[in-house]
Amino acid sequence: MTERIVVGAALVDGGRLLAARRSAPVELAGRWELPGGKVEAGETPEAALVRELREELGVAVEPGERVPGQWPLKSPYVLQVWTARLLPGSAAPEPLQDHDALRWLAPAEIWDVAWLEQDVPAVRRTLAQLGL
Ligand code: 9L3
Ligand code: MG
Repeated sequence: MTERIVVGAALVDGGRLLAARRSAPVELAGRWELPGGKVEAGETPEAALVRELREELGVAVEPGERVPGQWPLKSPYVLQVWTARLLPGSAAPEPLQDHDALRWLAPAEIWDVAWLEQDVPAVRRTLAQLGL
């Protein structure tokens, strides 16, 4: 089956990485992720990232660079990660749908939260990429 891409955002502000705690679906609730979601037909991953962060967190972001690699999710989905920054004048992120908490994690705090298993290697690679 053809792979389908889920984009995750490594949203960084002031040297801190945003982590979002899922509230849905039940099997993922309570675990932390790089926020994002499924790329729709005809959409670029970068456009999906901008759309998902607007829908889920109410923010306006600019995608940066792709973090090399991709990580398997439930077939046929794979997770790809892009760095991102808040655009000047963006609202601050708030958990609007699918999340019930957000944290801006300093480098020393990154592993204090229970990341989704599939996000762990993606977060590790992201930190290397960002030099955090
Ligand atoms: N997923 C895993 N890690 C992530 C994201 C954004 C998504 N960082 C998984 C959870 C769901 C699927 O991908 O099973 C689709 O994500 P969403 O559209 O429910 O956010
Ligand atoms: Mg999502």
